[in-house]
Amino acid sequence: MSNKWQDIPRLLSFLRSADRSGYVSGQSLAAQAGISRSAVWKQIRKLRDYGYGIDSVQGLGYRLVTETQHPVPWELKRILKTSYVGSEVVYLPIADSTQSTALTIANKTDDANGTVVIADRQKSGRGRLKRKWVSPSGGLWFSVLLRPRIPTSSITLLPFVAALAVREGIAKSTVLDARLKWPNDVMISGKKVGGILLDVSAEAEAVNYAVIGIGINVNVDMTEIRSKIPDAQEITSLKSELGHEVSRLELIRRVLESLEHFLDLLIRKGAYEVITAWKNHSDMLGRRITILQNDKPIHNGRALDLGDDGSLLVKIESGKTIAVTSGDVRLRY
Ligand code: BT5
Repeated sequence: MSNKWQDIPRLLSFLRSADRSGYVSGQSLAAQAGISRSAVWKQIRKLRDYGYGIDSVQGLGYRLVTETQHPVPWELKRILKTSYVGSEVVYLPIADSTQSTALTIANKTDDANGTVVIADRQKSGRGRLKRKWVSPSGGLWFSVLLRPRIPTSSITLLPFVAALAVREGIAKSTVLDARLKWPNDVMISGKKVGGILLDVSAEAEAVNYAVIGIGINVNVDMTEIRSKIPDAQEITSLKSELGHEVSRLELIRRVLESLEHFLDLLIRKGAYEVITAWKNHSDMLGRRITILQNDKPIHNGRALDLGDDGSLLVKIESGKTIAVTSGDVRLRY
């Protein structure tokens, strides 16, 4: 998207500085913004599209009635309390995939540590192994570009860091206590509510960049998602679990703040702390599972523990314990 939205915070500040009536006339807005009255009208329409409630009364003008709950960058930057995650925010009403956009940025510059790319919806959202990630409007779909000062061997822990951040973000914005499922799923009542994707560029010694993609079904229409992934395991949204909508703006703020916190934990304290935190919020250890690789079941067994690199230690049916480093897990009952 072009940077045209840069005008929006200005227009909002004029609306917010209304007198006690709450109304600002179109004429006054046009004069303050230095644009025509029809341009004002177009901008107001845009604001409504971005989720603001704006009243208009002939003879009085426009009044800001409700603030937005959409994850728009000018609001996110106002409330976000982080030192580098979200220092730059790119917002796209529609993207192919925020992951691809963030990767393009990563390959174009040497910095941009913490840049976040958010899309209202994605046309070609992706999961791991070229799987599709259905991303209609109403969800949170974003990617975070990081240049973390961690050894290359710690890369495998980044999805765990991200899953912890999503869980904590949900816990801080709602009453829901999400659980984590190896390797990258965020679950509520046994159903997948969010997923994580990691793309990295690294050398033997150091990480050039990591792009963490996060998808959370916030207020999405689940019937629409289910119709597009008939083979899907059980899935849910925060709205379905709660019976009401959740502010995507508040949620992404919390997730990004937690992401910075857990990244710091990894950088300062190392793998053990991250793995311990992850285990505290997972209920799959001790459970009977099936391990799948490339969507095919390869072993049945019991999930025992997590290794320091994030691998899943599984006692398989032969009695042997193996460390699984990639794949998916299905819980058995
Ligand atoms: C994931 O993959 O769970 C990673 C999802 C990452 C999505 C984010 S959104 C922002 C960023 N930009 C992108 O393009 N991607 C990232 P995986 O574990 O492979 O799960 C994929 C599987 O989940 C699919 O094969 C479907 O069965 C299922 N699925 C697809 N859309 C879903 C949805 N919205 N909610 C729950 N499950 C879904």
